[in-house]
Amino acid sequence: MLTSCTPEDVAAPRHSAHEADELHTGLQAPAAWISPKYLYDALGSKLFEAICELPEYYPTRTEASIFERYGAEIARSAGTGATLIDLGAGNCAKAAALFPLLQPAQYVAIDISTDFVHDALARLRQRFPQIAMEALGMDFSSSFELPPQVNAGRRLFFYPGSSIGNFTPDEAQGFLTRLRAQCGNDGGVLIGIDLAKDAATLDAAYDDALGVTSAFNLNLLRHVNRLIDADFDIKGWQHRGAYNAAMGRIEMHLEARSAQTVHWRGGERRFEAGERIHTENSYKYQQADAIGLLERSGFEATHVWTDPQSWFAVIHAQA
Ligand code: AVJ
Repeated sequence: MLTSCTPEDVAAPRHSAHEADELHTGLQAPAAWISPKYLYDALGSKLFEAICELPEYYPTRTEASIFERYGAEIARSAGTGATLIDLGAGNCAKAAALFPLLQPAQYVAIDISTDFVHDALARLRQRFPQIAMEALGMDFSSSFELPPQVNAGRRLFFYPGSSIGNFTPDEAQGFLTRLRAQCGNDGGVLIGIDLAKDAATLDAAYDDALGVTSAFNLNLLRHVNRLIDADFDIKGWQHRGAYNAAMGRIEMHLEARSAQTVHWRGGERRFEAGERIHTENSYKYQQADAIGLLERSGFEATHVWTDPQSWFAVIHAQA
């Protein structure tokens, strides 16, 4: 499902029947879950921006340092003049920082939070009048087809920030295989992937001292309350974010502080004290496994750049 981003979209609920079904299924499951995409309403997107400023949250800063240090090399590998398609563009800042080097002919910013990306593009159009820009509100996680507003030129997908980590490795391979199919025979992807590291660093990044990640996680319940008329009491829940070494992933959960019953349009559920709702996985990869994932998805990993601690990898992979 895909819509062009106009201010009207902000008020109009899109694909709400599917969302309601998905939320209902997850809330009724023996081990309750809510998809991480519901973290990103307008406030959630702002809270994520704040997370990126935290001293504990190393991924954004580390990735930015790689782009800064190797920008020229990255542009040589990825080429200029492409249609740059930003998957999960958010405030578009990461892509915009690369515009002077990548010099895209067109910039297509895709995000689930349409109002957020719309505001960001309005500002960017003034700074870079020579680049054609398009904002698309869509959930590209399950399937996507690019609309006619996307130019026919060579496609460079931009998937930074280790967003790929939200998928299980199998789902990630499915996603990258679909992405590969959208690349033609001359396109590619510039992807940022968080690498495995010590548990203490990971735990701190997902359970910060200020409690911003806690607010980000809890805000998902406010979003769900609005979407399906649920009555989650935010104060009855607690953020949990920690590395699960056996699974190679960070897990975020919301834990009930006391026994309670939650109602929503078409359902209800009792949660015992301490019972959890799983809200996010964030997989951490070994560099070789990240390359293997891209190659199994039909890409050729052309070039890998990392920081001195090997905490994060930026990979250019070609069709
Ligand atoms: C945007 C999915 C890459 O997994 O690090 C940040 C989201 N969750 N803190 C991540 C997130 C908690 C982030 N991604």
